[in-house]
Amino acid sequence: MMGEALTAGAVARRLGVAVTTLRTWHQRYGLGPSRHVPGQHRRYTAEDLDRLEVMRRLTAQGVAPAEAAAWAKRVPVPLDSAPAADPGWAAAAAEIEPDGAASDGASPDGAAGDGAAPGGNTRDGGGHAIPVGRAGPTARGLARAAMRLDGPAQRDLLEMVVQRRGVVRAWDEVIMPVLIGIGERYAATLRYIEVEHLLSRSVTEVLSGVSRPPAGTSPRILLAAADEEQHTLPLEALAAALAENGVPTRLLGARVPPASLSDAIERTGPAAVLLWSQTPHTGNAAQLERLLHGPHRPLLVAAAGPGWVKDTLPAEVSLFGDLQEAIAALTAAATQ
Ligand code: B12
Repeated sequence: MMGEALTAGAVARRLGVAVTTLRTWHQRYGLGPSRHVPGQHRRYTAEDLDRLEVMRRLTAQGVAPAEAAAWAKRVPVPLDSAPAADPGWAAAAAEIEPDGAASDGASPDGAAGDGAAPGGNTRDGGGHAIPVGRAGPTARGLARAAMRLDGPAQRDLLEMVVQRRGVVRAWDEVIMPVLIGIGERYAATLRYIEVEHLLSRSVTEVLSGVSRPPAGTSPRILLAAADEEQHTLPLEALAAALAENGVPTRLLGARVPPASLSDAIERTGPAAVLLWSQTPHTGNAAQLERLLHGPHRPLLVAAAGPGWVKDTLPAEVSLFGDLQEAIAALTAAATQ
């Protein structure tokens, strides 16, 4: 890329926007080509392209074009290295779209339609929407990026929000409303499984990028999904949130057979075990019963997720209703 100078057409292709959009960004916001070659049209440099990439991503995430342009002009470094090289940039960018400051032109019913994204990129999925209820513009931006199947925009936004608000708020205020909205969309249409998959992937990547406590600290918390349970994102959020607090965990992931869970407990001796069930199909209380009567009974045996039916759970099992509650109880058990 060094020294390369691109035409408007080449830049438009790389960014996936129309040439007319580039022209608008140039005329209205001064984000134009800066290299002058005598006798030719001006060309876009690598730095110009970086700024335009920021412009594209922020507008796609729901930031008003004028604000996005102001940020794009302030970012002198390549986008990929921006958040790490300059945490202030990520924090500041997140600040320009606080929830409640509806600057993204979202429809009044709280649905985040792809077609509403500024920036002109309405090629796919236009007119469809993920309902996000009363969640703020960041959630709506994520919903739009999800509908567009735009993985990089999803990850950028998620990284920003996790860095800015921490895992718990990112989950409660942004990720969870969008996941629930996608679930509703799926239930109503039996479509968008691909949207669900890509967003799940982005959430997993960003949550697993949250730095973990040093390797020397042995985890005293074991997290697992119930037998045949494929939903793991809440466990991933829990592991990342605990890591932020310096508490290490061992996360076994999806579909853990009861015998394997017992083996893991025997081999690692955790103080607390939490089993997630998302659907009634996987919420069989016998799995928890088994842990209470095994030879290495953990101090705390906990269940979480809408798959469990409270009345069917053994009295000794704690049932958590939200992320905060789980964090507090598991941290207490692990530090006893
Ligand atoms: C992402 C997703 C997937 C991904 C999972 C990827 C992954 N790595 O986790 C994939 C694509 C694999 C998947 C598969 C399936 N899924 Co799915 N999926 C979802 C989706 C969109 C989000 C799941 C999630 O993370 N939920 C967690 C949070 C966001 O939602 P919640 O549980 O309602 O949150 C409440 C509480 O749990 C609590 N809470 C939230 N977070 C936390 C965290 C902690 C620690 C605690 C204690 C509490 C807590 O607060 C909320 C309010 O009370 C949901 C929609 C939904 N509403 O959940 C559907 C959903 C769960 N899936 C559904 C279905 C049917 C399936 C499939 C059977 C078919 C399909 N759609 O492909 C398969 C197979 C499932 C199986 N056997 O396990 C249905 C389940 C219906 C039901 N009740 O039986 C849902 C509800 C979609 C729908 N409306 O139809 N899915």
